[in-house]
Amino acid sequence: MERTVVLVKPDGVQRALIGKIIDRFEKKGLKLIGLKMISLSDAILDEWYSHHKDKSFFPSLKSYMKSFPVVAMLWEGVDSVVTVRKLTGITKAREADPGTIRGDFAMSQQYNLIHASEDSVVAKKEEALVFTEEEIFSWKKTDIGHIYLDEELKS
Ligand code: FUP
Repeated sequence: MERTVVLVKPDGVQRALIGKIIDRFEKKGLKLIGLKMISLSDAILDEWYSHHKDKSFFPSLKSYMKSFPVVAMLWEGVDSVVTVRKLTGITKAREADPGTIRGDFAMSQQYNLIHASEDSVVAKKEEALVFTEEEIFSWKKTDIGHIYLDEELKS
C-alpha cells in the first residue's frame, strides 16, 4: 500500500497543533506506521528541498525548518499521497480551502504548519531521508474492512 511522509513543521510544533494534525489523518482512515521528533540537518534539508535550492526563499525556508524540531510521520493508505495532499491544502495557507489543515489553522506561505510528500517518488525519497527500517512498523489495523472494500485493497 502507498506510503507518504508528513512533517509537522516548527510552527505546528510551537502552536501545539501536533495532536490535531495527527487526528485529521487518523480519523480519515490512514494508518500511522512511523512517528518521531527530529531536528533537520543541513544535509537533509538540502536534499529535501533540492528543487527549491535556487529560489530566493530557500535560505529563509532552511533556517526556519532548522529553528526547532519537527515531527515526522509515515502514513499508509490506498492513494495516500494524493489523499494527504488534499487534507493538507495549498501552500499559501491563507488561501487554502476551509476544511484542510492549512485552510483551518494557518495564514502564511512559509509558516504553513505541515509538509506532505508531493508524489509517490518523492515520498519514497523522503521516507528514506528520515526513517530507518527499524522505525517503520508493520501492524494489522483491525478496522480496515470498514475503511475499504476488499477490491479497493487489491488495487
Ligand atoms: P508544498 O508542497 O505545498 O509544501 O509547497 P512547495 O514544495 O512549493 O514549497 C515548500 C515550502 O517552501 C513551503 F511549504 C513553504 C516554502 N515556500 C516559501 O516560503 N515561499 C514560496 O514562495 C514558496 C514556498
